[in-house]
Amino acid sequence: MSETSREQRPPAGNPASSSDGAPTGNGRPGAVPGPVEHRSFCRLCISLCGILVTTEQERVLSVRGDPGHPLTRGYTCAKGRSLGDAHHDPARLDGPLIDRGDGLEPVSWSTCLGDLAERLNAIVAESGPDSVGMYLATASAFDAAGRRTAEQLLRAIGSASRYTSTTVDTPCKPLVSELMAGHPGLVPALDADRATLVLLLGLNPVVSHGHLNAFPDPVRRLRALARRGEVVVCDPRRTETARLATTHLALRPGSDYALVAHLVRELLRQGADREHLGRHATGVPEFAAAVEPFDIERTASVTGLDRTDIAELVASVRRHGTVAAQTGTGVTMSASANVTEWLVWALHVVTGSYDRPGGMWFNPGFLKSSDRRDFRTSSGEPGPGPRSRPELPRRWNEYPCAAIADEIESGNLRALIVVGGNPLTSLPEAGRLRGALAKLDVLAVADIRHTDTTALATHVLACAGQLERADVPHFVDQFQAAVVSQYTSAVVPIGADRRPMWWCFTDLGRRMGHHVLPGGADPDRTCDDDVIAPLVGRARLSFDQLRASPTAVVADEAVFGWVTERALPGGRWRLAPRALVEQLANLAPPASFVVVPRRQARHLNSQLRDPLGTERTLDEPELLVHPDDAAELGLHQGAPARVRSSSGQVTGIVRVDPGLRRGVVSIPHGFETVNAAELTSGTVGVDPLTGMVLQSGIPVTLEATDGAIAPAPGVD
Ligand SMILES: Nc1nc2c(c(=O)[nH]1)N[C@H]1C(S)=C(S)[C@@H](COP(=O)(O)OP(=O)(O)OC[C@H]3O[C@@H](n4cnc5c(=O)[nH]c(N)nc54)[C@H](O)[C@@H]3O)O[C@H]1N2
Ligand SMILES: Nc1nc2c(c(=O)[nH]1)N[C@H]1C(S)=C(S)[C@@H](COP(=O)(O)OP(=O)(O)OC[C@H]3O[C@@H](n4cnc5c(=O)[nH]c(N)nc54)[C@H](O)[C@@H]3O)O[C@H]1N2
Ligand code: SF4
Ligand SMILES: [Mo]
Repeated sequence: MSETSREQRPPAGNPASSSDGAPTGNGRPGAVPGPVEHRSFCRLCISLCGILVTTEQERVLSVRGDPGHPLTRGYTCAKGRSLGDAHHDPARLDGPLIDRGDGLEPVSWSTCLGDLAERLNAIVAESGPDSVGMYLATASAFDAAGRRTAEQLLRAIGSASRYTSTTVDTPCKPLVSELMAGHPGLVPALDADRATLVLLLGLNPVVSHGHLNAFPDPVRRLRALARRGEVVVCDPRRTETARLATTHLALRPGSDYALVAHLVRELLRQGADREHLGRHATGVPEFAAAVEPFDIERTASVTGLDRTDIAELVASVRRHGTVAAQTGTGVTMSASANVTEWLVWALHVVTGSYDRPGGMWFNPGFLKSSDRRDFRTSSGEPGPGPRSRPELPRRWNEYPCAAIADEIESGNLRALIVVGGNPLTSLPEAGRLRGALAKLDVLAVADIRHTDTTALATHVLACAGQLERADVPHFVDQFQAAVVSQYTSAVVPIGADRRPMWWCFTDLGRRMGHHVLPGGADPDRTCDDDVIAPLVGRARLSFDQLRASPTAVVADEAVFGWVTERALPGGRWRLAPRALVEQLANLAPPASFVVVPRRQARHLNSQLRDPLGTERTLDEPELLVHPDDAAELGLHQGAPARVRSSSGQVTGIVRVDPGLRRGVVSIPHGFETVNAAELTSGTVGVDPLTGMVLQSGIPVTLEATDGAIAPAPGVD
C-alpha cells in the first residue's frame, strides 16, 4: 500500500473497499459530483470481460464493454451489462440479519457476529470442529480476498467439513489431471490463435462463455476458428455454438466416451507417432487394449451417430495431425465424465497436441505462475468420505457436496457457512435438502441479496458486491484464455451497512479466538488491498505494477513446454490409470430418455434470474423437447409437462425444439419454481471416483399434466 492510500483508509468500524484504483475519469468512488467512468472487469463468469462503469455519486448509471481491454476488446454479455441493476436490486441485503426463532431481523454487525461466534464455538466444544462445515460456491471464486479469508477461517477452526462447487460440476478435470499428470491443477486451454481442428464436447460457449476455461467474446472467436479450420461441436442439441460450427454431431447424451475412444483407437492404428508416444507416455499397451473394443459398429451403436460422420472425424484428426478439444458440463456432469475427460486428454497425448502450438497449452496463471514452481507428485488415492457417507471419496481436501444432506441428517454437521452459493437450487434433492438445512443449529449465509437459502438462514452476512470492492482474479487465474490479470478498485462506495466478505470472516474469526489475516491483523485497520496484495505472490508483475496498469495485462498469449519439462513425472503422461481403465470397462450404456442441462443468456445459475424493480426480460425455465417426442407423449408447446426421475419431479412449460435429439429433455437450472435440483440425487448415480452428483443424462420419464407450477416458497 502507498502512504497516500493508507491515509485515505476509511475509519475503523466502517471498513470499505480500497478506493485508490484507476478510474478512467478523475473520480474516487462517490467523491465527485457528475458522472465518472471507471475501468473494471466483470466478475460474474470466468471470462472476466473488461467493463467501463459510469457512476454518479453512489449510483451506477451504465456498464459497457471496455474497448481497451486486450482480450475482450469491448465485448460484454447481457449479464455483465446488468451489473448496475443487480447492484441496485431492491432484493440486495443491506445489513446483517439474525433469526432468533421469529424470522430474520436486522441487527448490528457486532450482535450478528458476536452471536454467530458464540454459537459456533459452543458447537465446536460440544461436537468437535468437523461439526462446522463450509460450502464455498460459485461467487466465492470471484472474490479473491473473501474466498481466502473464508478458507483461512475454516482452517483455523480445524474442520474437515469443506465442500466446494468443484464436486458439483467438474471434479473429473482435477481427477484426470491428477491421475495422468500426478498433479490435480493442470488446466489445458485451446491455442485459439493457431488451432485448426477444434472439438467441443458438451460445451456451449456462445451462451456460457466457457466451462472452467474462459471463452471470451465467443462468437468472434468461433468464427475465426471456423475460418481457419474446422470446429466440430458434439451436442445432442443444435446449440447457438453448434450453429457456428463447421460440423455438428448430435450424439446421444452420455456417449461421448465411445466417440473419443474410437478416435484414439484408430489413431493408434494409423496416424499416431508411436515412437514419440513411447517417449512421452507410459501405459501405451494397456491403453490400446482399453480402447480396442471401440470399433465403428460399437461406436455407432453407442453414440447413435452415422458411421460416415464418425469416419469423417477420424479422417479430420489424421489430416490436421494436431487437435484442440474441450469439454463442458454436458460431459463433466454425466456418468461418463471421468472416462470421457481421460480419453480427451489421451487424444491430445496420442496426437502430441498437449503443450504444443496449434493444440493445447496449459495456463500457469499470471498470479500463481505454476511454471516457476516445483511439483510434488500425488498418489491420486482418495481418503474416506464423511462419517455418514464413508464410501464417498475425499479428494483435494474436500468432501463431495453429495454428502451434505446426510451429514446434517445424521447430526454430524450442525453448522453450515454458505459462501457465495445457493444450495437449494444447486445441490441434489432440493426438497430433502430444504428439510435438512432447517434442522441445522446454525446456517450462516454470506451473500449480496435475499435468496432461497438466506430465507432459511439463522445468520445472514450482507456482503459487498463486486462493484463495491477491489479485486484481482486469484482463484480463476489459470482458467483464463491467456496469461493475463487485472486489478480493479471498487467503483462505488460500499453501500448501506454491508461489509466486504473478508472483513466478515476476519471479524468472526477474531471473536472466535482465531487469527484469520496474516499476523492476526485487525480487520478494522485493514483494507481490501492489504488482503489482496499477498495473493499476488509469484505473479508476472508486482502488486503495485498490476494496480498501476490501466487495464488487464497480458503477459503471454500462450506458453508451451513447461508441463512436459517441470510438472510431468519423468516427463511422461500416464496413459492408462487403472481406476479409469476399470471405469471404462464397466460403464453402463446411456439411458434412453434423459435430462440434459442448459445455460441461458440472462441468468447465471440462480443469480440474476429474478431482479426486482427492473424491466429486464427474464429467462424462462422451459423444457425443450423434440417435436416427435412431444407428439408421441401428447405434449404441447406452451403447456405444462411433468418430468420424473428416481428421486423427484418438476413441472415446467414445454417448448418444442426441432434442434434437439430425440430422447432428450433439456432443462436449465437455478430456478426455484422449476428446480432441476429436484431431479438430482445424492445417492443414485453418484460417481464412485469423485462423489459427483449426476446432473447430465439423468434417466427420466415425461408426461403431460394439468398441474400448476408451484410458486417459489420463502423468497422475500
Ligand atoms: N449465461 C450463463 N453463463 C454461464 C452460466 C449460466 O448459468 N448462465 N453458468 C456458468 C457455470 S457455473 C458453468 S459450470 C458454465 C457451464 O458452461 P457449459 O458447459 O458450456 O454449459 P451449457 O451452456 O449448459 O452447455 C452444456 C451443453 O452440453 C450439452 N450436453 C448435455 N449432455 C451432453 C452429453 O452427454 N454430451 C455432449 N456432448 N453434450 C451434452 C447440452 O445440450 C448443452 O448444450 O457456464 C457458466 N456460464
Ligand atoms: N440440476 C442441476 N443442478 C446444477 C447444475 C445443473 O446444470 N443442473 N449446474 C451446477 C453448476 S455448474 C454450478 S457451478 C452450481 C452452482 O451452485 P451455487 O454456486 O451454489 O449457486 P449460484 O446460484 O451460482 O449461487 C451464487 C450465490 O452467490 C451470491 N453472490 C453473488 N455475488 C456475490 C458476492 O460478490 N459475494 C457473495 N458473498 N455472494 C455473492 C448470489 O446472490 C447467489 O446467491 O450449481 C449446479 N447445479
Ligand atoms: S461474458 Fe458476461 S457475465 Fe461473463 S464476464 Fe463477460 S460480461 Fe460478465
Ligand atoms: Mo458451474
